Amino acid sequence: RALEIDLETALPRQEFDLDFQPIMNIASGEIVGAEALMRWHSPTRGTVAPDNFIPVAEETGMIVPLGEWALRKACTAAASWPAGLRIAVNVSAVQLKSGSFARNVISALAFSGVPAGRLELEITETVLMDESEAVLRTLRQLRGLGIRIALDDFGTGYSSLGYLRRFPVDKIKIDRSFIHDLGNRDTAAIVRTVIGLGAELGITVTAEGVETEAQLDILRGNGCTEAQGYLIGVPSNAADIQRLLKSRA
Ligand code: G
Ligand code: G
Ligand code: G
Ligand code: MN
Ligand code: NA
Repeated sequence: RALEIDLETALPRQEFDLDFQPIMNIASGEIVGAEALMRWHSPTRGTVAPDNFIPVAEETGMIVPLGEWALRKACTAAASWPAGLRIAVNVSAVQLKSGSFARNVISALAFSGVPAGRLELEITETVLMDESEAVLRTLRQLRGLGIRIALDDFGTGYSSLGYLRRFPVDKIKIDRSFIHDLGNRDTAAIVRTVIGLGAELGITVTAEGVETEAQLDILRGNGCTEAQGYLIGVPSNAADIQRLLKSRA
């Protein structure tokens, strides 16, 4: 059976879930929030990774209700975290262009009672490649509410620097492929440059995929703001992340 058919019934059948991965402030060592990562527990396919179903959900439009569900679920989880901890939610380009996106975000915040300043929306460069006025307006509106916008997978797309100039962005997330390759001199130079760029622009820089103390040391030495990765914490379910956040925040 086609994946898209199973995907359509998965939401009413409550087959989706969110894991949460902690994000640490490198200078203080404190956990400052967590990123919600979607999981599909299919009765016939087992657990399907988002890379395998998000593109299909985008094609069918299913990402719109699915993304709305994720926003609510993530904000509801964050409502029981220690005050001030941030919740980061991935947002697809299709969602942003749907027209109902800003309304859905505001509704999720109101429903959960989480203040806008605790919500971070992670978008990829593909969102920005379509420079429609509508997308810009939506991003500005959300930012005006106090929501932070993070540019996800930074460095893997096309013409990243131009987007930083044109779009309202609060955070850059350096793609984990760069962190994995930090031992390479050229890669290390690129990462240092991105960290410096963030500092100059007043943008938070988060390193993704941090797996070793050696990587964390290099990032700390270069003034990187935040780290996320298996070293800090693996993605875990809502109950486990709540316990971790309460003990380490
Ligand atoms: O506790 P654990 O061994 O899982 O720690 C993994 C990483 O998390 C450490 O290498 C360090 O970077 C960070 N870390 C360790 N202890 C603390 C702590 O008490 N608070 C916070 N915020 N981070 C910690
Ligand atoms: O958890 P995992 O490493 O498999 O996630 C892979 C990628 O899937 C993430 O980097 C992110 O881009 C995407 N992803 C995860 N959760 C969501 C979600 O709720 N919405 C969207 N649009 N993408 C997600
Ligand atoms: O939003 P994004 O696609 O970047 O989501 C992060 C993805 O990377 C998640 O699917 C998560 O499971 C994965 N991930 C998180 N931490 C690490 C890590 O330290 N190493 C590797 N290889 N993958 C990670
Ligand atoms: Mn992300
Ligand atoms: Na990423």
